[in-house]
Amino acid sequence: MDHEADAYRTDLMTITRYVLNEQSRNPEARGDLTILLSHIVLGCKFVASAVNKAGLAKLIGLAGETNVQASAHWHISAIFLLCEIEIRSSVEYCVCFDPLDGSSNIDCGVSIGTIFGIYMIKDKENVTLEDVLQPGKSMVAAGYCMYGSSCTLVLSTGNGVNGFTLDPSLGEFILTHPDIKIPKKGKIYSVNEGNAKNWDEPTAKFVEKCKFPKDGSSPKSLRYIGSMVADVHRTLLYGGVFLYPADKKSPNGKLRYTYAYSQHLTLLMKLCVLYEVFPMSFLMEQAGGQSFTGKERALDLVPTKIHERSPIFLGSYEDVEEIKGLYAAQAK
Ligand code: AFP
Repeated sequence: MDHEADAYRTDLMTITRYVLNEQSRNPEARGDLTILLSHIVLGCKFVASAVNKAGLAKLIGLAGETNVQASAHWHISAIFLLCEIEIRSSVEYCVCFDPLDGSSNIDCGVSIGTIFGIYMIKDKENVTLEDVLQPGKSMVAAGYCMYGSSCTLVLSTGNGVNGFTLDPSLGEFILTHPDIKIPKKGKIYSVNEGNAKNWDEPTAKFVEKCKFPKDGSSPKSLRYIGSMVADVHRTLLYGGVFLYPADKKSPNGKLRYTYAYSQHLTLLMKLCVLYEVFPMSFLMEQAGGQSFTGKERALDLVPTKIHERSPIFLGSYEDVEEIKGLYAAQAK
């Protein structure tokens, strides 16, 4: 690679350019989604900067995890308030997000992330909680930003999945992972095995098959970070399956697909703070994978209340197909 030439490249596909290109493919679009996405991108840049600074401060004993979380929440809330004010008269979307998922990992420097999903509002003159209690398949866009050794934003506006890496010298997200497609089958499974004694039979059988395959194939490797953005990012790029199944202790699993929303943003934009299953399932399907709850396609779930949880199995098409087969056999 010619690094010097690379440093002076001017034909870069920034995330703004990409989103504008997507907008131009739809002649009806008025630019609201583009504006909204640009605010989310700005929010992610703020969080990336807060996380980096807090990490550094922590080393010298100045900051605690709560400061990082508060800072991230504050920055992203501020951006969304700004967004609301700017586009109040025309906004047609609501955004739901988990500003800092995996935050219990900050202390040890593990990757954490922001997850978001975007819905259209049914009646912009009368926004209600119903606007966020829509099935995942109604989302128009979803993504996550991972704050790790690099800062990567993965986005789908319903036309495939693309990954952008923050170039700190430009302060811009640059397209580095165009048209991400998850491998049809993977060599990795990702689960908190500490919960194994409480798993249901299909989950236990699947993990057993990963370790002791009977068809002559090699066992799968286990990788589990405990930070959903990082685990899903690896799954998306390398293939395999990420699971947070139901168990006897948590019959609905741990991960959430609906969200709390902040009371002070009552007008047109709901600030949703807990959000995991739907955006990741949307991205998986857009990348050619699948997402399953143990009973149904995850994006078909219809939330009835905030903070709802669901078991989740997502990843490579064939691996999830195998899990579906095990649940179907159990149901007979
Ligand atoms: P925190 O935000 O409390 O760290 O939770 C992270 C998370 O919601 C998700 O990112 C992980 O996949 C999952 O929890 C890990 O849960 P376990 O620690 O039970 O494995």
